[in-house]
Amino acid sequence: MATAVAPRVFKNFINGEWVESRSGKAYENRNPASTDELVGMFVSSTGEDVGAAVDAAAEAYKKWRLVPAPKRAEILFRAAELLVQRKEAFAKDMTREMGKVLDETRGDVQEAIDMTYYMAGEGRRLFGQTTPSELPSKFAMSMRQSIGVCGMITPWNFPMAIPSWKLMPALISGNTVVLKPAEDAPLSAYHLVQVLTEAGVPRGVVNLVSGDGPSAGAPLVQHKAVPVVSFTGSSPVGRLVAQACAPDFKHCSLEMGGKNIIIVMDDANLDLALDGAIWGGFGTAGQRCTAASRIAVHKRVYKEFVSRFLERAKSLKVGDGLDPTTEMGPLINEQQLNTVMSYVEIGNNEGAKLLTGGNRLSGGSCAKGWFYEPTVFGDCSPKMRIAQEEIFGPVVSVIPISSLDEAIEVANGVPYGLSASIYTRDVNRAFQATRDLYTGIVYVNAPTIGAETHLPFGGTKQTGNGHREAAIAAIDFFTEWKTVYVDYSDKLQRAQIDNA
Ligand code: UN1
Repeated sequence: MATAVAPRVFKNFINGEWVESRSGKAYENRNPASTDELVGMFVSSTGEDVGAAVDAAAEAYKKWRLVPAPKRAEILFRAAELLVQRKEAFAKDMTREMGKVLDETRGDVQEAIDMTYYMAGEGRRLFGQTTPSELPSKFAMSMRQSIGVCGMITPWNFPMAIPSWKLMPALISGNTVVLKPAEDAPLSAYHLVQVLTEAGVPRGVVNLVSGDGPSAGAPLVQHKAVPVVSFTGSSPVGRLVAQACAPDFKHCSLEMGGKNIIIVMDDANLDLALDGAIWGGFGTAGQRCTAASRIAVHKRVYKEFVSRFLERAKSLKVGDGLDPTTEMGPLINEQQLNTVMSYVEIGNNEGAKLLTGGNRLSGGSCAKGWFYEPTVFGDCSPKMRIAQEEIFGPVVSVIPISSLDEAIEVANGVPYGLSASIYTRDVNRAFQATRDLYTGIVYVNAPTIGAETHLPFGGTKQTGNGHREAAIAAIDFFTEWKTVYVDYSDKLQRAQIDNA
């Protein structure tokens, strides 16, 4: 496609330098709200590029692991300060490259700021345990140790926040990194890496390779010198990542899909629940792993809730996220639009009631992008595909329920387990739901989105593989425990035997 301005080509960042890809090829990153706007050209990396980045990270690791953690923390702290200064510019670029509205892209940069400050603080903690030994004159403690080169593959929907969730804990723990950001939104990752570099991260400690999954992601995951892999994306790709990690027993953290639910009980504050359902269902055009794509509503309030929900959904202003009056941006690309359209057809065919939406928006300000109407299906049964599978678009399935027990059964009856929410004014119901919802995150009187960086993030079942991001949980993933015993008795002491 012809462009008005000469496209800027973003290169790989390897061993402290911006370098071409060995492929000599580049691909376009276009604005999903206006596809004739070229955001930039990004190089298409190959296994050779990845190999060079891993070599640089492995070399840099020798020194970086020995830098005292409080010193590493100072660099992260400076990076956080730079992010604060550039927040507005980074948010605008992010909206241009992946479409979500400015308020949300500001939030995304803020999440990276929060994570960076938080992990900088960890530099003076990284606590282990000291504990009495069972034997006299013997000292026992555990301490964390860094692991090595971490390979990271990150998605386009939180293109700065999620790379920061992985980079900051890995770096503060003394690891080095090769990051492969999503093909659809690499610019935000570039900004993050640039900031880290300006803040003083030494050469080779953070490397970035752009490109697609098969050509750049797969060689990173398979590389023998990469003992740690952290991936956020779809469950099918996550399965491939896990399989690639298995032969070498790599540490592998997977953050994948969701089919999150908001439960609205008959005693809920309906105004509050409506606000939550709109934000949870249509924020980021439903393209969040935490999106509320199911709403289970008690039969006693079903009619009122649904009619008010439709009114709100219909009035959402869809358009370019850079326009401050826009409430919902586009889908990321044509493929995602096709996926959403095919799920709407599936919903219609399986007998769900299409209450609003169901069409691509292509008139007026939506003419040049991948826009879709906020869409609501009513009277869904919990086993319908639209109520079971992750759609990743502005499509909400409303399911009538008649008790809390039934709501919890519906909530837990999907293959995913990221986030769940309940609206009720009854403290007993709130705590019962908190206990029985089998998800990684539960909200009471708040929607399914809104995770904070100092608490563990992740989910059960096909959402994850038992690890958590953010908080201390992330440090647990990016370090290995080392248990240290120091015997100062000057004689052989046999544990479990001499103290029997
Ligand atoms: C994601 O959807 O991939 O809680 C991450 C939230 C955000 C993070 C979402 N803080 O929705």
